[in-house]
Amino acid sequence: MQNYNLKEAFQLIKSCGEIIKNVDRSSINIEEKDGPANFVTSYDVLVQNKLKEGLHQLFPNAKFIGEEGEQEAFDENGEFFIVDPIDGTTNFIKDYHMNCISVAHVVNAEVDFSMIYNPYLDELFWAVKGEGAYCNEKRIYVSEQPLSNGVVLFGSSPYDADLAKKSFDMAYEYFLKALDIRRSGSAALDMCAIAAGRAELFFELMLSPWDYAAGMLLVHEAGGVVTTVEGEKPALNKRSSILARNR
Ligand code: LIP
Repeated sequence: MQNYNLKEAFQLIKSCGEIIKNVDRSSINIEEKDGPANFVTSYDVLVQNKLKEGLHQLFPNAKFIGEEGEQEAFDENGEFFIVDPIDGTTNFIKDYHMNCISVAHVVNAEVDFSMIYNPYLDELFWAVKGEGAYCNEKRIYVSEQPLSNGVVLFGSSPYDADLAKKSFDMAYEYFLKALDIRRSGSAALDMCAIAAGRAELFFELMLSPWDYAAGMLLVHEAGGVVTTVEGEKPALNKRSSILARNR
């Protein structure tokens, strides 16, 4: 097993979760980013800075790629953290408790350790390559249900309005084949649901690596599959579609 300092990494992500849970709503600063419905808050930046500092102490050789602000250049042979400080920022702004912190450790373009923390449910999803996937202390596995007895989660790619029609058409096609569909607003939490067997398939036509990198290892270690909607391996250095499912 990789002798990563998991215990301290877990304490770090949970302490960031406390910041999100104990938000002072009168002090949130909200700014618009590129594309419709694309926001960053002062809490996204606060949590990202705390993660960057804390992860650097635990993994001094690792570079840092976070959703907010300047990103270090990704290279195939480096050691990186790919981090989304608040995945589901629009939900966070609305105080709609479906957001999380997503952290992926990447070596030679492979995610080998990841953690996703939902502070509202105190659920820490984590995985180490070759060592399985867990929710807190419990080992998790993807469901064994066929699509006909499954629930499909999807993302509407709100930042890419040109993908909306195709996203909802695909969702409707899956709705006809499955029990029902769901739209949570957090791709990372959707991938946790697939890894924990709480749903059978998740798709979104355009996401950034910080939305899905941690979830990729989690779903894989839980026995599932993560590809692009074309069936390719999702990139870690550019935006991609995601299709995460049980086998
Ligand atoms: C969000 C994803 C969501 C997607 C949004 C956005 P963010 O991440 O979790 O699934 O639909 O477009 O990418 O921007 O809140 O970190």
